[in-house]
This record gives sequence, structure tokens and C-alpha cells, in this order.
Amino acid sequence: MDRKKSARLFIQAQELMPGGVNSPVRAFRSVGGSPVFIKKAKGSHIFDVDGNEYIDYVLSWGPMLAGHAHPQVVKALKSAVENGTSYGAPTQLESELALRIMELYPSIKKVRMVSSGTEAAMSAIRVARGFTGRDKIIKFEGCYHGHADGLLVKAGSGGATFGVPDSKGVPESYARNTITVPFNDIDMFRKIVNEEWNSIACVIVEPVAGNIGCVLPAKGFLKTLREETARHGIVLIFDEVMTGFRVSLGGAQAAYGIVPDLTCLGKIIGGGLPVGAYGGRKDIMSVISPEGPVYQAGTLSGNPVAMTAGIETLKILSRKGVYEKLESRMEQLEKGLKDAARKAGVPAKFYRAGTMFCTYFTDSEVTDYETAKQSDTARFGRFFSGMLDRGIYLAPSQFEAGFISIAHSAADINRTIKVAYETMKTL
Ligand code: HOZ
Repeated sequence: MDRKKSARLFIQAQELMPGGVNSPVRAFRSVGGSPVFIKKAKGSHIFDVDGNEYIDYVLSWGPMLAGHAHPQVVKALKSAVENGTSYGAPTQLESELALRIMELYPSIKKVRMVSSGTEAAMSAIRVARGFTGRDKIIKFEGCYHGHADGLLVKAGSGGATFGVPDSKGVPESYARNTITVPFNDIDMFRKIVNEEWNSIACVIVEPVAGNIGCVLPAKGFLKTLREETARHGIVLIFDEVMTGFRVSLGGAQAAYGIVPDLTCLGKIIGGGLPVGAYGGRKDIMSVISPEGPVYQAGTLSGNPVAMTAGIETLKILSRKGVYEKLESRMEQLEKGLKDAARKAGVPAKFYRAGTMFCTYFTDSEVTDYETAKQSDTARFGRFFSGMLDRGIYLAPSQFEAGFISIAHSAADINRTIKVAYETMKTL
């Protein structure tokens, strides 16, 4: 497949931006080769500047659950833009999106819109600290909650991809307040909480760890987090930036039956525009300015264009039958990829939660960051390149999840399975 123009653009971009990109994982460094420069996307397909077409399983790292450029979203956006693109003042659209979110996430009694998942997570933590008067937080190894200072400790996503889970530039005094526990390690979590509870403001978790691939919560893990935090007055924050609307319409909290105190959302509630949100218990959310003493603000928060994309996307997702269709496509993909690996004689483990998934090249179960790291990442790199050259666009890292959308057809999935088998035979 010819990608000369992408390669040329990347050479230029490297002179202009660190690593030639505006977010590290995009640089393809862990899988080799040069990133694909995108020209446009429609439905389940994405097109590069050299005229190549790919079936897209990155979907802008998750948000395009309704497919790229969905006609209903595009139409609403066109008319929204005609009315101006930002006011920095209240609109009815904000309340409309807030109501839709609260209907689907009953744990959210009040919500604050922000502009990214990073902002949602760092703000939710500030609120938890303000509410409890405690400083420490617990996060899980390999979970990624955006790039705020205190969260770049044993972080997933680019941190895992490039082997730098603890970022330089984070003062030791910040990192000291972040306690890390291996994902799914119930005993260690209990021990730490029981010893240190009176200094712990919150526990933040991706209920399905999507920034080390797709690692499922072990039986009883999320329930233990809920019980122990409730017992000790610690705020439980579910970071559902990835799992929201993906694991189910009501997110991981609905799928696993756990009610967190605060929830972070992002990606899908912006339908591909820069949006995040955090919300939860009324007493906790009431500490936020101007109701309370915890400050958090943003000129672009609640931006009318972004709210419009979110509202239309949630309308599409709330239609009857959408999740049943997604489930059947996902089952088809799961079965096909497992069969392809078996027939090709390649050891692989496939995991998924709703429509987020990951294939690890290993014989052993992947249950946390350590076991994810033991998978054959070099083989993943070859798999990634083989798939790309055959028209399948996967996330360029073993430590990121794949996604499908409502636009992925049975034919897309069949083609992907066929190509996966061809590629796996060469690994
Ligand atoms: N944090 C994203 C993955 N979960 C990566 C975003 C990007 O590199 O664009």
C-alpha cells in the first residue's frame, strides 16, 4: 500500500510538533513505520491522504460510536455553527445534554461539562479532596485518567506504550499523594485502605482498564471498591471516559451494577468534539464553585457546537435495537478473531467489554498491567502493520483498546476477520 504522501507530511510535522504529533501514541513509535495522515472519514471507514481506505477500529479512540460523519449529527452541527460557535454563556443545550446524561446514568444527580476527559478526571479529584478534606488518592496501575500531574503515576495509554508510566516533570510532592495498586488486586487494595483511609480522598478507577488494552474487572473487584470506600467515607470515582456508552448504554456502572459517587465521562458525549463531564452525588457536586468553595472553570465548557454533537449522538444511541445490533456485530468479530488466531496457530487472548476489545499475543490470561506487559508486543507490532497494509486501521499500540460503531457492517467484520487470518499466518 502506497503511503508516500503520509510519510512526507510526517517528515514536515516532526519539524513543527514534538514527535510530529499532538498526542504521543499517534506517532506509531511502538509499532514501527510512519503514521497515516487522515483526510476524511465516513461511517466505519477512514481515508488517508494517499487515497487509501481502511475499516476503522480506532474511531478517534472511541467517541465515534455512531460512526463517522453520521448524517443526523452533521445536519445538526451545520445549523448549530450558523448560530455562532462559542458564547461563554449559558445555553439550553447544556441542560438538554445534562438531562440526557442523567437519564442514562442515574448515579449522576448533578453534572459539570468540561472540554476533555483529562479535565473531567482532574476536576473530579479536586472535588473529592475539597469534599473530604483529605489529600491522597488511590489509582490502579495501568489505568490512565488523562495527563494531570498527580495522575501520571503508573499510567497506561502512552505511558504504557512508551514504557514511561511515571512522567518527568511531575513534582515528587504531587506524586507522593498518589497511591497505586495493581488492577484487580483486591487484597492489596483492602490492606492500604484499612491502613490509610483517613488520608484518602478518593479512589479513581477505569472499571474496565482500557488504556492497557482491555482488561476486565475480576469478580468482586468493583464491588470491593464500592464497599470499602463507602465504609471509610472515601469518594469512589468511575472514570467512564472510555467505558461510558461502550460497555453498555449506561456504561460499566450499569453493566456491573455498581453505583459510584462520581463519574467522569468524555469522548462519546461530545460525538467527536472536545467534551468531557463529571458528575455524581448532589452533596459532593455542591462543593463546586459558584455553589461551593472548589474552583473549576472553562470558557469552552458547555460549548454549543460540542453540546449539539453530544445530544444528537446520544439520541442515536438511545434508539431501540442499537445495542442489540452492536452486540451481534461484536460477537461476530470476537468469534472471528479467536478462530483466526486458532487456525493460524498464533497464541492469543481476546477480551472485550461491550464494544471495546483487545487481542494480546500470549498464552496466559491478562488481568493487570504486569500480565499485559508480558504479551508479545513485537508480534503485535507485526500484526498491526500487516492489518494496516491490508486496509484495517487498528490502534497503533498493544496498550489501547479497539472499538466498533453502529456503522460497522457484517461485511466490514467479515473482511476484517479474513484479513486478520491472512495477517496472523505471517506472524
Ligand atoms: N488517550 C488516548 C487513548 N486512550 C489516546 C489519544 C490520542 O493519542 O489521540
